[in-house]
Amino acid sequence: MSDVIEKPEVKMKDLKSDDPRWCAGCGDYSILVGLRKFLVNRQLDPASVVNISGIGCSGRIPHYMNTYGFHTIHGRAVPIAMGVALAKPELKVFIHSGDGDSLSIGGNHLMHGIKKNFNCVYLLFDNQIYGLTKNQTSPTSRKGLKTESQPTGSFLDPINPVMFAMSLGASFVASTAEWLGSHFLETVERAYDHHGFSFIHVAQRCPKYNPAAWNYKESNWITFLTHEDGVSVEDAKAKDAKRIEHSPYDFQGALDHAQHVPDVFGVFYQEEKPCYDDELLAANAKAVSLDRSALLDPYRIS
Ligand SMILES: Cc1ncc(C[n+]2csc(CCOP(=O)(O)OP(=O)(O)O)c2C)c(N)n1
Ligand code: SF4
Ligand SMILES: [Mg+2]
Repeated sequence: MSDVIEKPEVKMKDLKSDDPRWCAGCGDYSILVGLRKFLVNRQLDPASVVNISGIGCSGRIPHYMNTYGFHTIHGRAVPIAMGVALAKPELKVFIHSGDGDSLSIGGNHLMHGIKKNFNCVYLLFDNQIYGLTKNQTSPTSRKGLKTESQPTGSFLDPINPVMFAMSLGASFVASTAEWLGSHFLETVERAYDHHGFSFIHVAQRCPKYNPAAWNYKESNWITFLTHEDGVSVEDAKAKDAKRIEHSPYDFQGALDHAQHVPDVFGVFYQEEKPCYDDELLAANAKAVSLDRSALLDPYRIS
């Protein structure tokens, strides 16, 4: 008899936890299913994954994924995730954050998370509205959108999340849409395989408060960036979209395409860079081997 213990197969049903409470037709359901599919495709042990979120409808993902999880506080998913990456480097860290959570209250943390390039996959759920708090203008709301907080219409230009990430030197930047299942899944695959902070902008439907944000029934407004190291475009829902060949290693080209977000999906940019968690853990390990007391004083670790 063999004493090798077979690893049990990871199935979709193993990843289910509580029943989701989102509105009917919410794009967060597609993201949840896409993430479960990813774990199944890769046969990732649920105990090797941690889903961390801020506050918002998007923040509920950790409740519904049967992995480790932490539904934290508004805008603070990044520092908590970085703590996890440092304390438990064996875990695969996923961060889930809305457009408000990421770019209003959490903007400062996101900025430094990107700069530190710590190992994680970051999903920005962009429904261009504050959903959970019932219809306030967000940093990505389009000009003219009427909301509870700006009933006569938003009068400012929205933040472009891809330009934001690119300007901070993000080492992986992509954009996708949750209603394009295979494109979303492949984008998560590319992001997961990247070493460092992988930033994914996800166009997400909010039928309750911002139904006109994304014209998901048509694709003639979309341009896909294609490349053999990028993401393929097979979805029948994308049949009328434009395709442009773009190398994810071309920074200037990425910036040019990024200006047309939110109408462009694909991998914009990718490069290898030092990661804060790798460097700090290596420095700590070195310090411990020299002098255990060095660990108590972070200023002595260089
Ligand atoms: C410190 C703090 N300020 C404000 C709030 C109220 N609040 C909760 S979620 C949210 C915005 C949610 O919008 P977004 O991040 O876009 O997430 P969505 O619900 O659209 O997924 C706000 C302002 C809070 N919970 N905590
Ligand atoms: S308010 Fe919008 S984002 Fe929130 S659950 Fe409902 S449809 Fe989804
Ligand atoms: Mg939102």
